[in-house]
Amino acid sequence: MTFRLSRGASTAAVASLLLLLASSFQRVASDDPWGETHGPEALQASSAYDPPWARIRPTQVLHLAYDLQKSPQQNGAAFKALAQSLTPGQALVLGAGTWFVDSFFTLNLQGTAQAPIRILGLPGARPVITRSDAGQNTVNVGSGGPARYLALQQLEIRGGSAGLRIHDGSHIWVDRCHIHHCAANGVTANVVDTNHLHFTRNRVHDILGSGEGFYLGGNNASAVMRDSVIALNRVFNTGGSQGDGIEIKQGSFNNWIADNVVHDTKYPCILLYGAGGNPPNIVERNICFNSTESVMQVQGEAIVRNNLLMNGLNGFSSHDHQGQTRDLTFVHNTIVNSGRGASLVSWGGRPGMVFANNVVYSQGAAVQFSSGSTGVQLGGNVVLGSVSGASPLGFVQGVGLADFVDVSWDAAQRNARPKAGGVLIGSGNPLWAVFDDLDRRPRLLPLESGCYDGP
Ligand SMILES: [Ca+2]
Ligand SMILES: [Ca+2]
Repeated sequence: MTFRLSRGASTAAVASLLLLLASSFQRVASDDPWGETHGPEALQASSAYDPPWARIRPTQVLHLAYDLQKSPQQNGAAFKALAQSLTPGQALVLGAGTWFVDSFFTLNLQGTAQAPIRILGLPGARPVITRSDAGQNTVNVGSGGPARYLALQQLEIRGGSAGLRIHDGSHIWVDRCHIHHCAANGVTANVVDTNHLHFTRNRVHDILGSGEGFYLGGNNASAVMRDSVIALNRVFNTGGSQGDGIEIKQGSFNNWIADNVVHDTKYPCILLYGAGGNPPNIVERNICFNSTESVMQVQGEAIVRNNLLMNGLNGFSSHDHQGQTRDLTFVHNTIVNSGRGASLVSWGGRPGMVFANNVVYSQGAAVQFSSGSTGVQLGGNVVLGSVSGASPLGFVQGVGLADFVDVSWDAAQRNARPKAGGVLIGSGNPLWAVFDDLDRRPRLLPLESGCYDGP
């Protein structure tokens, strides 16, 4: 198992966690078999990302073992039939093996908040759901009928057009799945409106076609995703014609994009449009690096804080896209990029714009306000490189990469903690303080700009 459960979790901690999950799973009738309340601290802390019904026990657990006497397609057909028959409260444990579902496969299952439906693999069992070609998505959810209160956990989904496509889905939890080598997209929810989707601790990689790891919400608000969580995922090697790591389209709102690690993408590691006048999206504590485009791009109507962005065409970019840039709070982020640091194209004169307590190091242009910075709240920023479109006097100049513990322009080294005694120590302006940092450590005074509290 190589799922990234949380940043900083040691191999031993992960192993003991999985052991705990495995042993607790086998004791289905004993205390708290579905909970993680006794798990390691890191996972407890992250449980805020899980749906409120995450710990409800199933009323019945079905086990489906792989039948070696049958073909992979026959096994897949048996899995499909059983999975599609699940009723509220049931959990289906899928055994190890490679299950080929070579027909159109959709899960239109309706659990309830009190009796969700689960399909899952045991830790270490590695059930693989796949198909022989990319003519269909490997797994659909809610195609031709609604899906509600459904969890897919610890499944490997390989190949297909999209690995997982959510249609009419709400209260869908995709947790610890490994989704990879898909011809079009990894995970999509872009055909109808969705809500309360929880994507947690998944590993999504090697995606071609338009190439998004996650493609959430439809183009130009044709479908809106709201009240959803994309957290603790690792997304990488997204390519094809676009290859965004996590893309959330115009009009999707009140979503929480947190604690993801996204790297080696063609288009931005995280690309977010606007909320369409609805409550903002929150983008925090993500680590993004290596993009042939902007490492992160956000149009507006968002709070973007405590992110580390390294090595792309731009570290961060923001401009009118499928809506206007407005109401964007960009605070306590660290950008280290040999190219442009922050390219802020459409910020001047827009309402609700804040650019404060950021650390932006570039070998050229650190911060560019292409349309000026009229009305933008500025303060506490430390830059290496030039500032244009705003008074450079409002920016503290850094010395060099030695201001950090250990970073490199190519993102091979990414320890962007401020070095003791360096220019970053005490650089933050309390007016825009965020009270914890990328590692969730409470910030101690003095306040440092950037995504990390001081040493
Ligand atoms: Ca895209
Ligand atoms: Ca501090």
